[in-house]
Amino acid sequence: MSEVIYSTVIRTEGRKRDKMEMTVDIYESADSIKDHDFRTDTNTQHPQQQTERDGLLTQNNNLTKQRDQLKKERNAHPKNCHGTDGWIYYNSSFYFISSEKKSWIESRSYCRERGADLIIINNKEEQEFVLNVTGGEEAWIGLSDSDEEGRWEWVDGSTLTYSFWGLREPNGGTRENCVESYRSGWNDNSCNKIKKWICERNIF
Ligand SMILES: [Ca+2]
Ligand SMILES: [Ca+2]
Ligand SMILES: [Ca+2]
Repeated sequence: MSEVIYSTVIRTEGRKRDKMEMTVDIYESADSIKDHDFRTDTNTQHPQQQTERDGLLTQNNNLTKQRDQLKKERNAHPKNCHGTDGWIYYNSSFYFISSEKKSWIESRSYCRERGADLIIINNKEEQEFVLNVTGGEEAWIGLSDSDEEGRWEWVDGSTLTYSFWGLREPNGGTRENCVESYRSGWNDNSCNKIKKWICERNIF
């Protein structure tokens, strides 16, 4: 009986000691954590973390540079990119719809002096866009047969694939070599007539 009690006491004592040792361990760990300077940690003990941090810093610097460059570019072209003087953006191009009127040649010069050219209408959507922005009013587009009668050519030298001629157009023969857009589609007209015009600048 006394042996049983004795061994129970020893076991209890042993558990107490274990507990105390664990407690001391915990306090010691806490102290070592408390005294540890984490600010130096990344510099001295975790080279991988330092590399990652340096990588992020470099990335951040690069992004800042890119942002500044974009800001600079945006400020360099306010005249051509923003709505203040009538340039509007649609589907990868900037367009200018004039309020003045000029001959076809002079209209084209106006566009070219601004890094653009008279509009090339590539598809039905662009034709509808033109009708929308002009409200169907007459405006020169970048199509003519001045070089060779009957061979319609866009200002970039490409030949006509999609066309939106109005009823009974083109009908002017050698007297009418320049094309305007109007309510019902396109019309060949005399290049010297003065009309509004549309410039296009493709951004790609
Ligand atoms: Ca176009
Ligand atoms: Ca003609
Ligand atoms: Ca005509």
